[in-house]
Amino acid sequence: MTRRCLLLVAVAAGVVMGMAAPASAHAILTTSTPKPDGTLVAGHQTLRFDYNSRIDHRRSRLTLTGPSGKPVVLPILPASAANALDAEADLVPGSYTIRWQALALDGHITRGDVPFTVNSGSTRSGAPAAHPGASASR
Ligand SMILES: [Cu+2]
Repeated sequence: MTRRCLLLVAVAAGVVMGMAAPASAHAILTTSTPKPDGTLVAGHQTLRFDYNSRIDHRRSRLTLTGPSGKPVVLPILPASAANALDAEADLVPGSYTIRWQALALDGHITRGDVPFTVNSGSTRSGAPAAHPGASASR
């Protein structure tokens, strides 16, 4: 009887301690530029990833994989906000994925992928539209 009571106390204590852990302090991505499955215009762009908590910039990471297929680790800008990771990249048109890894102050690492597309952005300065009838006779 006594043993069973101790066991129950131990289980209850474990449950309480587990619930008391700051699970909500994990870094969760709240907004980003680009957004998941979003688009950016080609050129020099600032990428930004915002989280719900402060993160350790030095032990967090942004890895960009573009059309070449070769992953590149982007330097985190020192001016990034306490709850954000900012980086700059020169982007050419194509398909990209950013893999982010964030270390929250509770010591937990979270990760995620943000796929996005880069467009040329020069929709007006592309090939001039042919005049109707210009290639009619041949
Ligand atoms: Cu955590």
